Amino acid sequence: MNSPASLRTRSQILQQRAEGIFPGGVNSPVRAFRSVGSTPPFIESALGAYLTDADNNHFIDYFGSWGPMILGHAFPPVVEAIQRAATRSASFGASTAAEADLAERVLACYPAIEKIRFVSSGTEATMSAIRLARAATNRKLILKFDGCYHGHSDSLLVKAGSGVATLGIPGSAGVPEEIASLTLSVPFNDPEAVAAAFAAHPDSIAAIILEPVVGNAGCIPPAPGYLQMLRALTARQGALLIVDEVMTGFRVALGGALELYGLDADLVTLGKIIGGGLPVGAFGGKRRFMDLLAPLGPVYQAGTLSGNPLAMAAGIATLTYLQENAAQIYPQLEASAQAVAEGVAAEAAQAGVPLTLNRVGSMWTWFFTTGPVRNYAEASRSDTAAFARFHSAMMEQGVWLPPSQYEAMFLGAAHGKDELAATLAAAQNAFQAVVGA
Ligand code: KE4
Repeated sequence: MNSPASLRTRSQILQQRAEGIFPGGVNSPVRAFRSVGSTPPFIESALGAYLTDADNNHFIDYFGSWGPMILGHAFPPVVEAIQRAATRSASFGASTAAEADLAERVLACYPAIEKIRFVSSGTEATMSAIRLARAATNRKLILKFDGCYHGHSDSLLVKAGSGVATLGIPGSAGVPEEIASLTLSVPFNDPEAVAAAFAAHPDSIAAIILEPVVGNAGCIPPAPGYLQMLRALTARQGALLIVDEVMTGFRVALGGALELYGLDADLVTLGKIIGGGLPVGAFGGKRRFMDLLAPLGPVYQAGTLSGNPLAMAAGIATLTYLQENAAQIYPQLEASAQAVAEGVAAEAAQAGVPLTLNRVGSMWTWFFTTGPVRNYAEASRSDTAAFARFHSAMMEQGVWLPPSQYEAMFLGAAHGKDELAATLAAAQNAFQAVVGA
């Protein structure tokens, strides 16, 4: 058992220090544990499936740095690759072979990507992709989906998910109405809503951007045929289809959602896993669009640390291991995620706690509501107070879930039978805390 939240003294001291320096004491809002109402532990180290905090509490990790740590923490080939790269300097600001080495590994898994550019975050990737789409089509409007989150660029902070949904705010202050008005947002999994948006704005929508499996409203899979409908609709309408695989890329399959659903895309954005835990984002797609980018074309995009050699090394080590062991890893992730996700859902049923499980591969969410959960509006019906009680009870038993109902959970290759058994046992107790409140 871990020390109760009230006794996490060193983390509390560190939190107080941090709050004097960082807004909310964090460098990214969801880390603040605001929606689950407790003080976040400060992490000192992590190994495999486990996190260790400043009070020497150990936690089974079910957010994996929000997706990247699919091979587990401090995975030796990744650590060694970063160490080797670091001895040759951390950054050059010039071209290296490593960039093409990583890019070729990405392209080998993504036939839709003919050319690619690395950036340093998913936000940069999606921000650049929509700029490219607007230039390619000479159109201004972007269509996204309620509850989907594509990073924090102005155009995409409209009805966004993740931290925006967690904090219950409609968008963000500081985004001028003139910019927000160029972004349309409709419910996910609603074909009529998308068709109506195009009918209302003929020849004006530059692109649809979507999470192919929503992770930032909690996990919401696409309805059968929905993705293919979007591909056909955008092709007919002369708009680009931008598939944001920052979270799903190399997660739901080696080739991401494009492989899993047999989908083509004009542009794809990536991040998280391709950096192996270091800052890497990427956007890529059809050559005719990508060659519009400077220095070839008129669309400007740049980045001091794009293609950073340490990040490339971590990404190469991660993708190499995934590609060489895909036949074992992805079935293992599927089996482990199914066991723990369905096992906990069964414990909820046993305890009489309303819960809906949505899962695709090793990403899932337990929504504290009766189902179905097919879009953000239905996800929003969740009992976030019950989720918060469950989250805190799991934390005190050494199981660290993402501190928000509106996030996806992940497990990695280091999660074994012991971790799954401990999680189920903790959940049985935690549901008593939910019911007993
Ligand atoms: P970053 O700028 O955070 O690297 O990526 C933005 C982004 C873009 N697209 C998708 C589908 C994403 O999930 C994200 C970022 N995901 C969140 C977690 N749901 C990052 C965690 C955080 O904001 O701290």
